[in-house]
Amino acid sequence: MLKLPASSKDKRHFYIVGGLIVVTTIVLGILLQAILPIKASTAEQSVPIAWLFRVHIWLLAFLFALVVMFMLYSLVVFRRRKDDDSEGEHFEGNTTLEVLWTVVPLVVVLIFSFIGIQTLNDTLAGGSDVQVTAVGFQWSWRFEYPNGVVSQELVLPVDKPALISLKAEDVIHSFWVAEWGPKQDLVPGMTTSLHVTPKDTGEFKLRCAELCGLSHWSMLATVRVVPEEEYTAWMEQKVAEQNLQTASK
Ligand SMILES: [Cu+2]
Repeated sequence: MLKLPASSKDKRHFYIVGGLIVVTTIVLGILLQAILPIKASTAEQSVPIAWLFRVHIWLLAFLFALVVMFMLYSLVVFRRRKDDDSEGEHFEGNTTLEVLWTVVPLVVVLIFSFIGIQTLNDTLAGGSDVQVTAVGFQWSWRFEYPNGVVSQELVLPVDKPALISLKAEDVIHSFWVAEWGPKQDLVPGMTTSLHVTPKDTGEFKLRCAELCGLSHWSMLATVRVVPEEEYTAWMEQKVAEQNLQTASK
C-alpha cells in the first residue's frame, strides 16, 4: 500500500490548487483571446480557423495553469521551514495516476487531431468565381489574373469566392493573410491553392510565413478587398494600361 506523507493526503490542498487553476485558466484564456490575430469576420474561411485557435488557446491556458499552479503552490506551501533539516518522506509509484496521465493526453490529442482535420476540410471548401495566381519569389509577390493582367498588389472583390493558385519560383514560401485564416505553402515545381471568400472590404497584408532567406521579413504584399464595381473598374484600368504598354512596344 502506497504511503503518502500526511500533508499530501490533505484534500484541502487539491481544492485550493483546483480553484487557482480555474481562475488562472480564465484570466489567461481571456488575455490570449484578446491578442488573437485572426478575426472571424474578415473571410468565410477564417471562421473555422478562429474557432480552432480559440479551442487551442483554452487548452493551452488550462495546461499552463495546471503545471504552473501545482508547482508554485508546492514551492510556497511545502517550502523548507526554518531550522527544519529533516528528510522528506520517500514514496514512489502511483499506478492510477500513471494510467490517467497517459490515457487522458492520448484521448485529448486524438480529439484535437480529429477537429483539426475537420477544420482543414472546412477551409478547403469554396468556389472559384475569381481566379488568380500568386507567384512568390525571393523576396516579393506577383499576382497573375487569367486575362493576362499582372499586378503587384492582390485585389479581390468582396463576398466572391476566390481560388488563389500558388506558385514558387525559387524556394518554399507560404501565403498568409492573418485576418483570412488559412495559410498555404508555395512549393517550387508544383501548384498549390487556397480558397478565400473575403467578407470585409479593406486593406490587408500578405506575409510570407515560411523562412525563405535573408529578406524573408520583407516579403510582403498589399491585399485590397473592394466592392465588386470597384474591382471591375480596377481590372478595366489594368487591362487598358497593359494593352497600352503592349501597343507602345
Ligand atoms: Cu519567406
